[in-house]
Amino acid sequence: MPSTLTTQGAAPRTILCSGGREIVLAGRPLVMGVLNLTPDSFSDGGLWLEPEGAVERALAMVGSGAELLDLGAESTRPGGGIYGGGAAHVPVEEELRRLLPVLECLRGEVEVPISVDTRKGEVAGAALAAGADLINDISALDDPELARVAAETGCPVVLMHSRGELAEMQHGIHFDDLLAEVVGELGGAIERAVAAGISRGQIFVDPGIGFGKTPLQNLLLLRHLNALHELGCPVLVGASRKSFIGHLTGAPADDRLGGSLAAVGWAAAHGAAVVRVHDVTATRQFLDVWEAIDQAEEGRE
Ligand code: HH2
Repeated sequence: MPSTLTTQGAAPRTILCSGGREIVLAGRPLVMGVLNLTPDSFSDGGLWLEPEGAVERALAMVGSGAELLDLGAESTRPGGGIYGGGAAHVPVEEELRRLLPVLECLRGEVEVPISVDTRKGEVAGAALAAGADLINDISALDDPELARVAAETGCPVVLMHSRGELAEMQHGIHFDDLLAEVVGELGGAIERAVAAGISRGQIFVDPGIGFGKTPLQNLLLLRHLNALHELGCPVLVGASRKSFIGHLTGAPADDRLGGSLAAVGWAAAHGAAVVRVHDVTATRQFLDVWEAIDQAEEGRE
């Protein structure tokens, strides 16, 4: 296993957000702190429903070293299989009602880029107008309006791999060749994005850990994360507290820090550019110490 935390597969690069903020990718992965403004997210649902508490939580994450924030106002927990019931559908108005007060307040308080986790073009447009910097779309542009908004504003987008509807995706999972199919389908998503006018240099890709995959397939995607680098886009990994960790260890969602850090370490050593995590303090400490070990040299105190 390589010990360096450099972002493999791509030279250090800077991604410019629509509002002028920059995402600088070099060295260890950036830490993206997750804030779910939902009643039903799988690990922190219902904790941050009040805007004041949510803002406080986001500020605490930035204070602990989050370099990006990811605000989600619709749970995307897949239905079926080991994941239990899927997330409820959330109308645009409700998603915006949860999101905008927190986003607007945070925008005045923090300088780190704010990502919005949404599948809806209308929500993306309103979020960008309210000061969001990038869009994290787990459907990889199912909504053509989202592609249009991203192309028009020039904002970076995260395209995540998944197959089928959320409510169904843990049923009848089948891949003939997991890696080739995930890489191929992400490649197809990149080409659709570029055809819609999104610049190739503004795209992150994500293997979609936990979305329409078995526990073993999640492990294999992490193990072979390097394969995603052939796509030429920085790789974001979201393994934090996910069910494959529970499947391996029996731990409930709020007690999966050790497993989540193992996934962060693996992703870091295999060139991830961003890790999306719930536990920012521990993740920063983990990555900072690993980076210090990696860069330690005789005679340099
Ligand atoms: N995972 C979740 C949500 N959004 N976005 C990306 N790019 N990658 C991921 O792996 C990913 C994601 C699911 O986690 P969480 O937000 O904690 O739960 P929920 O969807 O139930 O709100």
